[in-house]
Amino acid sequence: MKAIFIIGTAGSGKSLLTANLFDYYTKNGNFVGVLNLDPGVENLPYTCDVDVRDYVDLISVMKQYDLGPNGAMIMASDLIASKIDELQRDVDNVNPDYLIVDTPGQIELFAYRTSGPFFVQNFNVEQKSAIFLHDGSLVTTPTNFVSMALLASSIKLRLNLPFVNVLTKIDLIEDRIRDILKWSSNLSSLEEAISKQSDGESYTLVMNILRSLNVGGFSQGLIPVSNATTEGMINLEAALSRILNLGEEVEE
Ligand SMILES: Nc1nc2c(ncn2[C@@H]2O[C@H](COP(=O)(O)OP(=O)(O)O)[C@@H](O)[C@H]2O)c(=O)[nH]1
Ligand SMILES: [Mg+2]
Repeated sequence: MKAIFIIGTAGSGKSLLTANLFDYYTKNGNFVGVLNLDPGVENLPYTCDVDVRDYVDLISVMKQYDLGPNGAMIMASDLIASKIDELQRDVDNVNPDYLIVDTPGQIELFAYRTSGPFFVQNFNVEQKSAIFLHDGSLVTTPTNFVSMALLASSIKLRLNLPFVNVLTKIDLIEDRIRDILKWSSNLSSLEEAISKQSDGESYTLVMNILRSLNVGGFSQGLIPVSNATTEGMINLEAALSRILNLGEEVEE
């Protein structure tokens, strides 16, 4: 079993990509399972095989600990780690070739508290990888692009998984897509775009971040995908396959 964790900011398209990946792999003859790790989600665009909501119920957490919705979401995300044995057992019972793991809506609850990294480290499968979703609708300027890349690097530090970087919602950003892909693959064009956009303190900060990030070196490139049209799924599958089927050879 190979696990693919779907990671990204709230609303970046994690759940919809989970549904699309499920369809894509299934149509290609693979046995695919889906694990939902978002305790707060109400409706999912897919049917999940294993669901954290069977073990962590947001409404009960609110009542039991006398919390409001925000506090309950933090508590519920923290409780994911305590249910790892149950989730592992349920997933092992399904035992798919590919397990797609949809993660909590708010990225910081999963990546920056202890529960998410604990789960990722201790969940037992043959291979693990992650897809980081750069929300295309938020990447409006070269500086926004760098700040999103900084976030991706920070999350990678927390989760310590091989990452595939995906740009989502490309159906909504047809006017910007060429620029964004150029920035992601060519450092000097990104530097030039930043110098046109910003000056003074923010210019110095962005350039310093950029030099330490090595944005031009996204290991598999930045893969443009639309969850609405499914454009780009072939390239995404190929990038995942390079990680999952060659294992450590392509891990950084
Ligand atoms: N047009 C378009 N909308 C998208 C795309 N991906 C997600 N969405 C929409 O963005 C919203 C958030 O998506 P969702 O998968 O729930 O994001 P999550 O919070 O990361 O799980 C939903 O209304 C989706 O229909 C995409 O590639 N194109
Ligand atoms: Mg979601």
